[in-house]
Amino acid sequence: MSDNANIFAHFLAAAQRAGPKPFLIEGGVTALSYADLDRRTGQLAARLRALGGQVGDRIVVQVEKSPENVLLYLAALRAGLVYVPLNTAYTSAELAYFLGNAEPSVVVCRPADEAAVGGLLESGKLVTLGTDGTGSLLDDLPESELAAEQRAPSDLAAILYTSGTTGRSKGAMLTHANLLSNALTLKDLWGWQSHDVLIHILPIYHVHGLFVALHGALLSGASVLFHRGFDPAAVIGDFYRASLLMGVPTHYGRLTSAPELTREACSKMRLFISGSAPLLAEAHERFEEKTGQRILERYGMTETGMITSNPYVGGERVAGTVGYPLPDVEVRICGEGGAPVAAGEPGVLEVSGPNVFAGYWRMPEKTAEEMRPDGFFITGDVATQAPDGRVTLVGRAKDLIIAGGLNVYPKEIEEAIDALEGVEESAVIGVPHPDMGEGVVAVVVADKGAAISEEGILGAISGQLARFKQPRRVLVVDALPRNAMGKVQKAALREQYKGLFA
Ligand code: MLC
Ligand code: AMP
Repeated sequence: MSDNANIFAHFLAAAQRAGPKPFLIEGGVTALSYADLDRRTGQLAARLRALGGQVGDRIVVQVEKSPENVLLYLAALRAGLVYVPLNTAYTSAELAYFLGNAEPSVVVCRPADEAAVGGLLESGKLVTLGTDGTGSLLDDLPESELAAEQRAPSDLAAILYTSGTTGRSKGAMLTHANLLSNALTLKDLWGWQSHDVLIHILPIYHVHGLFVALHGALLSGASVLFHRGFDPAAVIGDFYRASLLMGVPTHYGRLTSAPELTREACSKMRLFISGSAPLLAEAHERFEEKTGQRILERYGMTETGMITSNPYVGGERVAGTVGYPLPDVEVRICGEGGAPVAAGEPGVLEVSGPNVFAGYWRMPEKTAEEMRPDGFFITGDVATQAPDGRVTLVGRAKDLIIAGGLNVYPKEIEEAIDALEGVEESAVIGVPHPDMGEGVVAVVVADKGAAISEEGILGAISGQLARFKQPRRVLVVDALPRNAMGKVQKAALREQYKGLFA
């Protein structure tokens, strides 16, 4: 194994061992082989340098999933740039904030967005990347390759934006050591082998699809069946030539409903992994009934990578639990002040280890709010821990909705709605949704005498907020329920509207 802390050097070493075998396969055709990884990333890294990307500079990327997008990520690591991927659903209003905050020297956007993104950019070079190997990023690729650079463990590899319960999105700074430690741990824990074949169905702008899924394959020299979207029948159709799948509970729910899902169809698969949102015990059981396979549920976060996992071997995968802390990761369950709660009692899960991020980009005060002096990060997830160490998530101390594996922070939606004319106040909640796990609902009170409507509110915020954050329903009411202290009782609203999407 390379002694270079650049995680890319470890991928390259595995690629050299893998030889001519495919890395990315799309529609049965090799889109990228391990043998080509060095040259292709070397050229692209040289291109990024020529565009002005120096070591430590940020590269902001908002493009569709494609093999070239994977190469771009790897080239950025190779060149020592800090990779900043953005959800393709973000609107230009959201993008403007990220560009201002990250101050990138290179920005890569979809060809169709070039003019709009160009208008937002104060500095830095803008290039495009299309879905079919087109785009100005790939023009003028130099013949010479940039060598895989030496990195220190604490050097930044990526910044991933994550919203907060207050204020604007924060950029979680992840170092090469953060990414590498988590990837090596998971490689061993989940038994990754070079003959594994991963079905990749996740977006590659979040921890799950970009790091957990791709790093596992890259470190092991395994092949990846690359799906750009999620079509349950197509995914099941790949099971016979694959061994692993990673997804969010919405994926598993849709797979379970597909008529093609049978025990026979899954017989070649060795592991189904779920995370990013709670997998209901019933969903776990329904999947097992149809396939004979027990999903392995794990738990993680942008700021920390993976924290706990149910066992792959040597223990039971218990539905409704997220398993045990990873080997080099320590967790404790604490009360609000940070003191550990009594054994077995619920409290906020705090975590420390080589996986824990280096802080929020240019927001030391936010970092300080969420880190204990001894280096434990406060996740905001409420959990219990059994005497044998097994963790069960039982709630959230943070006001957060998770829809289809994507985080929605009610505060951000409430601020957008409250700013509209005719709105006095709003409360945004998540209620059970059969497909997405939770569905976003806004409960809104009008200013005295003002006429507001569901359609009017949805229309007014549609240009500001990414589609997945927009409420599925807006309910106009006379008043919000409040407790004696005047605080809005969201729990009462969640109870009242729990059947809205039933
Ligand atoms: C799509 N829509 C969503 C949505 N995804 N709305 C709410 N929440 C979501 N997650 C919108 C679409 O814009 C569309 O709106 C409508 O819902 C129906 O879309 P669809 O075609 O059914 O959705 P689809 O494209 O199939 O996407 C669903 C999905 C996708 C589950 C495949 O959301 C997805 O890939 N989720 C995974 C997210 C992820 O990678 N999370 C990991 C975060 S990392 P309309 O009105 O236009 O029709 C993390 C750490 C960790 O959390 O531990 O892993
Ligand atoms: P993100 O900030 O987008 O990385 O989302 C992280 C959050 O997703 C965590 O803090 C949890 O609330 C949630 N999460 C991740 N995995 C699981 C899981 N297996 N079960 C329940 N919630 C999860």
